[in-house]
Amino acid sequence: MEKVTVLEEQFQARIDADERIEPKDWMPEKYRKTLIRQISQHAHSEIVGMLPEGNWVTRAPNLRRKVALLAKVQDEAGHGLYLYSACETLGIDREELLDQLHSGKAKYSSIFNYPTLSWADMGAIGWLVDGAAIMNQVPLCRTSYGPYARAMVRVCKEESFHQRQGYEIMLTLSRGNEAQKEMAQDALNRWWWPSLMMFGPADDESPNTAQSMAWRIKRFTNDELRQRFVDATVPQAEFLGLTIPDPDLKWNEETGQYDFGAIDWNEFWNVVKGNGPCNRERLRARRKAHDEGAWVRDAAMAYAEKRRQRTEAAREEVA
Ligand code: FAQ
Repeated sequence: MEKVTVLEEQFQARIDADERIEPKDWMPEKYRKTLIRQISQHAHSEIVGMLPEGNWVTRAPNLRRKVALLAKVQDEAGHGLYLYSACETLGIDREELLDQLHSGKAKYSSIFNYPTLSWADMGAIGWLVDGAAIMNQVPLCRTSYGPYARAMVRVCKEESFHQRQGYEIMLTLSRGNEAQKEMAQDALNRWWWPSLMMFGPADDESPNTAQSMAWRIKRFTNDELRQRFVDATVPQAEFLGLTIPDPDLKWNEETGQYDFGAIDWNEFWNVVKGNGPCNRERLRARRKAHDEGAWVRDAAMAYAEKRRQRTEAAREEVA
């Protein structure tokens, strides 16, 4: 058995007392590595998550929809930036994180490897994907690492706006003509199961959950959050008059929760391993955007260097 050091004991006592851990505090190496893994995967998900919706910005049905969608996609970029910054406080460089993404080494959420085939997908993503993201991220406002917890507060406020804009699109379509209702139902059919998969593998198949719960990096397990999501979302689907594509879905009087059908974990792992419908396309688009943005990064760095030189010269003059 591994020996627990005094430092580790003190660290765990701080976690148990619900104190926040800050960048300069002592922390076990594995805690630091777990956070880098989770926060960077989260950051990558936000950035890659811009792509499926970015696909529809030029085809939004009217100006109001276009403005809202543009704002949402820009918010996701902002979330990525706070999260990369939070991750950098753990002593890793942003370039290294991006290299991991672009080389295909880093994971990002499975959900963003599915295609967006119709305008209704913008509704389904906001409603279901942002809805799942909120369910997962509101508890992360109380995660034990300070910079991550603080980043989550603003992220969650914005995700909540995203969820509403998605639900409103679904509401409009489901109150529309037959073709519009069909579009909404088709989007729900395609996004429901991948949204449940977003929460990660079942608890007994999740290698990281036990330790992350003990360190209060995660405040709820994957299955607990998935169940909460199902319970919150079924009545919303009923209000829309849409059918959740799960014949086994039914209210359980005894547990006070919905029972739902089996998730296709083969599909999930296949997507996570890089073989989903859009994995290759997403990485290609990310790499292209990064290469084409090189001149912006160079210009920003040159400007920062010029300012530094000017400030230094001014200081020398005063001295
Ligand atoms: N996709 O042991 P666990 C968003 C991996 S943001 C891909 O259970 P953990 C906003 C996992 O990394 C969405 N991989 O892992 C938005 C691990 O691999 P590793 C992202 C997955 O970390 C909306 C392995 O499987 N949200 O949507 C997935 O304890 C709309 C074993 O799993 C976050 O990142 C998956 N779905 O729990 C943007 C939230 N699930 O690293 C645009 C923060 C699991 O050992 C449009 N993250 N894996 O090789 C978390 O809460 C956790 O990291 C979990 C996974 C719950 C995702």
